[in-house]
Amino acid sequence: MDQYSYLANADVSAIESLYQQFKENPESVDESWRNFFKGFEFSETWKSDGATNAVTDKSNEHVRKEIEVVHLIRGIRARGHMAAKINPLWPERKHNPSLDLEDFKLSEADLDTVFEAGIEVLGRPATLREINDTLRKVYLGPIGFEYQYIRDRKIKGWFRRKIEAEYINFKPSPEQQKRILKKLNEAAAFENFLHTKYLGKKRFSIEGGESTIPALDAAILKGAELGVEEVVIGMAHRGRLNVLTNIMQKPYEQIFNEFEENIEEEEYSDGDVKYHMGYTSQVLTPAGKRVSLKLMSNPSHLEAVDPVVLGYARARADGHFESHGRKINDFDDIYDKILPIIIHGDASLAGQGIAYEIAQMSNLKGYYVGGAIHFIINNQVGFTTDNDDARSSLYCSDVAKILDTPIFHVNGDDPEAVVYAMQLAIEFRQEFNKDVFIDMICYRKYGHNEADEPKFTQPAMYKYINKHKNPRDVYLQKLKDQGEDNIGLAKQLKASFDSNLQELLAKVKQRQLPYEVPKLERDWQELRKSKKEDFLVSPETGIDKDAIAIIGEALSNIPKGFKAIKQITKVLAERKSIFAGEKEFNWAAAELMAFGSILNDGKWLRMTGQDVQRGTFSHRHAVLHDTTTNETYSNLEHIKEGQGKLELYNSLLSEYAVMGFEYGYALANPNALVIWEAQFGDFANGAQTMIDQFISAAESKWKTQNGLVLLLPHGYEGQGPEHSNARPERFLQLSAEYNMYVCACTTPANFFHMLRRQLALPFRKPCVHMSPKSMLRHPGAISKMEDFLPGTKFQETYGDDYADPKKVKRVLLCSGKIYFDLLEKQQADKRTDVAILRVEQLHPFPKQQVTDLLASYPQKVQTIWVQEEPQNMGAWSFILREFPEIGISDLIARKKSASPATGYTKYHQQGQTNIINKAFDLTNKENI
Ligand SMILES: Cc1ncc(C[n+]2csc(CCOP(=O)(O)OP(=O)(O)O)c2C)c(N)n1
Repeated sequence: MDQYSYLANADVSAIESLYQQFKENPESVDESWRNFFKGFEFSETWKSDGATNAVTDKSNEHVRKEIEVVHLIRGIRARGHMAAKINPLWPERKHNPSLDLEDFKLSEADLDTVFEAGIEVLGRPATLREINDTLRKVYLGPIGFEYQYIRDRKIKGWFRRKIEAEYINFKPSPEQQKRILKKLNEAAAFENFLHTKYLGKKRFSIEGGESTIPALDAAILKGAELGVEEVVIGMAHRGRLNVLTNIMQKPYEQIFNEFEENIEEEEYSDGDVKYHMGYTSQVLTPAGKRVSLKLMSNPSHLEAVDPVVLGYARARADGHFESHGRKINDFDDIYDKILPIIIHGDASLAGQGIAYEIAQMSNLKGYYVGGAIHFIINNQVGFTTDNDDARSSLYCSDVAKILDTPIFHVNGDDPEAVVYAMQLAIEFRQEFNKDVFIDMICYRKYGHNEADEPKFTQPAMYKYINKHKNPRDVYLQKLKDQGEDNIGLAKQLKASFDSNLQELLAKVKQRQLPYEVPKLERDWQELRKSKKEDFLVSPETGIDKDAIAIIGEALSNIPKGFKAIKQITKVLAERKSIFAGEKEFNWAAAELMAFGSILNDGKWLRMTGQDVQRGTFSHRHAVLHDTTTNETYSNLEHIKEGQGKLELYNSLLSEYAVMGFEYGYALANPNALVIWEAQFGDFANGAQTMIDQFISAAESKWKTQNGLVLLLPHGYEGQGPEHSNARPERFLQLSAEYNMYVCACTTPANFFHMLRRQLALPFRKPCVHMSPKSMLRHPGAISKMEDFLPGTKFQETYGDDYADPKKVKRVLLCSGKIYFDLLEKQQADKRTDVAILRVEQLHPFPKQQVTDLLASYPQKVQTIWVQEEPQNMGAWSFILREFPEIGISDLIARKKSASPATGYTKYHQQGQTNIINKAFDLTNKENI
C-alpha cells in the first residue's frame, strides 16, 4: 500500500490538486488515487438522492477510516520506536507517540472491520486487529526501528520488507540460542572472576551490557557468511577487557599479567593501561571461514579512535585493490571484505563532535569504507551525568539520521533481539554499503569504574539496578519459560569456568589460530624499530636522471583534447623546462617530483586535506580541470604502467577526523606515503587530540609505528593571528625519545628528500613540517637538478658559504622562512661578519651537525637564535631547554605575546624589520 503513503503526508490542497488532475485525465494519477477519486465521485452522485444518503454516509465514513488506518500504519512505523520495549530498567517509556486507536479516530469497534490498507502490511485486505497486532509486534517489541526518514525508497522498502516480513517471524535456532548463551556466559564469568580476584581494580566491566559479546560474535559470523574477511574494531574502555578475551581471543593470562603489572620496563616504551591496548588475531567460524580481527589501541579520549578505525579499514580495502578506479560504489565487493565496527558510549557519541565529522565522511570518495557498523553500549549514564544533561536529542544516536540510514534501538536484556539487530545491520551494510547504528540500551552494574559509588548521583537508578537480574540470567529465565533445556548447559559452563580456570586458560590458548599474516602486515614485518644511530645522518634519497625524465614527462603533459586554462598551460611549460634542467626547481616542482618518484617506485601516495588538489596557495595543481567538461586529469596518475596507487582528495572541512583517518591509513600501510596538509598550519589545533594522543605518543604507548606526514603552512607574513603560526613550539614540546621528525625546510630539494626519507627508512616515524606559504614562490627558494640526483640526501642543517669564518663575529641560527629575510639583509649590506646557519630539522635535533658548523667560527663568536615567532613561541624554548651545551647565548624574536601575530600588516612589517635589524646590529644588546 505504498500508494497510500502520500495520502498520509499530503495536505488538503495537495489532494485537491491531485483531484483536478484526475478530472482532466484519470490515467495521469496513480491507480490507488484513481480508485479513491472514483469512489468519491460515486458517493457524491448518490448524495443527490435523499434515499441513498444513509449508504453514502456509511461509505464516506469507511473511506475516512481507510485513510486513518493508513495514518495508523505510518504512525506505528514512524513512531513505534518511542513505545518499543527497549529499556531494561524503565519498561514504561516517557514519550507519547500517539499511537492509540483513538489518536486516529478509530475505536475498538473497528477492530474486526476489513480494510484495504491491510495490503500494505500483510499483502491483502485485513482487519484492523490483524494490521494493528502485526505492526505492534514488529515495532513495539524489544527493537525500536527508526528508518522512516530514509529518503532512498529502495533502501527504505528493503528495510521495511526485512522487518515486517522477516523479523516478525524471527526465531533463533537451538544452535544459535546455545551460542548466544555460551557467549553471555563467557562474558559474565570473566567479569565475575576479575571482580573476585581484582576487587576494586578498574576494569570498566561490561556488566549490564553483556549482550555486547554475543552481538560482536554474531557480527563476525554473519559478516564471514557475507564475505567479510577482516573486522576492524574501535572501542573505548567499557567492556574492552571482555572483548579482548572473548572476541579477540587474547589469552586470559596476558590480561592477568597486565593486572599484576608483570611487565618489563623498556627504553622508549612507556606502555598504556590495559583497557587501551589493541590486539590482532584470527578466528575460525563454525562454518570454517577464517576472519582476521583487529582491535585498535586507543587513548582515553572518547571517540578519537573512530576515524582511525575508518582510515585503517580504507587502507586494508585499498590493499585488495589493484587498479586505479576512483568512483565510489564501483568496487563494493572489495569493501565487503573489510568490516569496520565502532563501539560507542551513549554520552560520548552524543557529545563528541567527531561523531558528526565521521558521519559526514562516510560517503565521500576519499573516505569511503563501504559503511561502518556503529554499536552503542548505551548504559544510560555518562560517568555521573544523566541523559537529560548529556544531550538535547531524543536518542544518543540521532547524528546517524544525517546519513539516511537505519537505527536499531534494542533492549540489552534481550540478547536474541540484539543478535538479530546485529545480523540485520550486517546484511544491510553488505547490501547497501552504508553506515548503520545499533543502540543497545542497557545499564551499568557498578559506578563509572568499579571503585566509584554510583548512588552518590543516580540513587534511584541504582535501586533498580541492584535488584535487576543480569542479562544472562534474564535470558536463562526466558529459555526456561519457553521450555528449553539450556539451564543445565549454562550451569555446567559456569562451573567449569569457576572451578578450573587454569584448564580453561590452556584451552583458550590452544584455541588461538596460528596467525596468517595478511598482505599489508607483511610489509610491516620488513621494518624494524628505530635506533639512536639512525638519526645521526639521513639515508640517500636522490633519484637518477632517467627517473626525473620519465616523471617530468608525465608531470608536464596533458592528453590530447584536454583543454586547460591559460595559467595551467604556463605552469606545464614551466614544469617542462625545470625537468629538462633548463631552470632550477621551485617548491611545486620538487614536491611533485617527490610524489612522482614514490609512485614511480611502485609505492603509494595518499594525500588529503582541504583543497590539496590545487593547493591552498595555488602552487600544486596536481589535479587539472578541463575548461569545457570539467573532467579531471591528474598527471601523477600517468607516470608508467604498474606505478603505485595515487589517492589525492580534497577533504571535507574537518581537521580532527581527517587527520585521524590519515593516521589510521598510515597505520595499515607502511608503503604508502600518507600526507595530511592543513590549509593554514594553525588549523591543525582542531586535531590536537590526534597529535597528542596518537602521532607523538603511540609508539611509546602501543609500540605502533606510523609514517604520517603533516604539512603545516607556517610563517609570519602579515596575515593575522590565525594564518601565521603552526605552533612549532607545541610539536617540539611533544618531541622526545626520537618519537617524530619536526622539520622546516628552506629548499625545495630538502623538502623532496624529507618526503622520500619517510619511505626510505627501515622504520616509520611521523613527520611534521612547517611548510612554506610565500616561500613557495620566493626566488631564493630554488634548488639545482644536482641536489636531486643519486648520492644526495636530506640536509639536517645548512651552513653559510657567504660569511667569512675569519671575520665572523656573530652566528645567527634560525629555522624556516626568516632565513630569507636574514639572507637579504646580509647580502644587501655585504655582512660577511655575520653567518646564518639553518636548522632544517628541529627534532631529532642535529646536535652534531650544528656543533660541527659552529666549530668553523672563532670561539668567542656570539651565537644567537633568531625567530620570527614571539619569544614564548617558536623553537627557542626547546633549543634552550634541550641543548644548552651548544652555547646559543641569546634570542632575537618578537616580544612575548598572548596572540601569535598582529592583525595589522603595518605592525607586522615593523616587527619583522626590527628582528632583522637587531640580528645584524652587533652593538645592540637590548631585547636580545
Ligand atoms: C574526550 C573525553 N572527555 C572526557 C573523558 C572522561 N570520561 C571518561 S568516561 C566518561 C563518560 C563516558 O560515558 P559514555 O560515553 O556513556 O560511556 P560509559 O562510560 O558510560 O560506558 C567521561 C566523561 C574522556 N575520556 N574523553
